[in-house]
Amino acid sequence: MERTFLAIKPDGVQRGLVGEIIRRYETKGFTLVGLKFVKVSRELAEKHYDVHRERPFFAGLVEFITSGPVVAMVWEGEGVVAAARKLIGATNPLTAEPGTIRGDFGINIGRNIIHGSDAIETAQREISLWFTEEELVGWQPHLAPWLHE
Ligand code: YYY
Ligand code: MG
Repeated sequence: MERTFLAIKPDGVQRGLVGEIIRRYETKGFTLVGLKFVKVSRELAEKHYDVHRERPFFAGLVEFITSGPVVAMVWEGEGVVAAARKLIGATNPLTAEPGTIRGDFGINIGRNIIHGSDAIETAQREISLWFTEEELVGWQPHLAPWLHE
């Protein structure tokens, strides 16, 4: 079953959006299989954002993501990688569609509340970077027959 990695960034935590964000994925019908509250190390932040290492915003991004606690999550479900990104919305919250997390709650690209893996391979890489196998809990939600034909 497809899995994705999501992280509520320090601004999302500080602004009290943890419950609201988790609610959106739960009520959509995805299954939570991993969850932890972490103060991210510089090493983890730099590995996580490695593709952006040469970009001008890299240093500030690492500074920000390590500045306070983050809620790291793994969600499971059919098409969850692309669908989770759709629920997040565009990178810039100012232009993100209303109804999306960034569109509803953010203004600034450097404070865009949540991270979501951008592809299945990226998700696999990020899940193994943030979670050990033992920290992930596979389970069968009893809701399944009411979400799928
Ligand atoms: O995947 P997503 O988070 O939507 O955007 P990315 O292009 O991967 O950039 C990662 C992260 O970097 C973004 O969420 C905010 C930050 N960032 C920035 O501060 N300024 C930019 N011009 C582009 C990205
Ligand atoms: Mg990205």
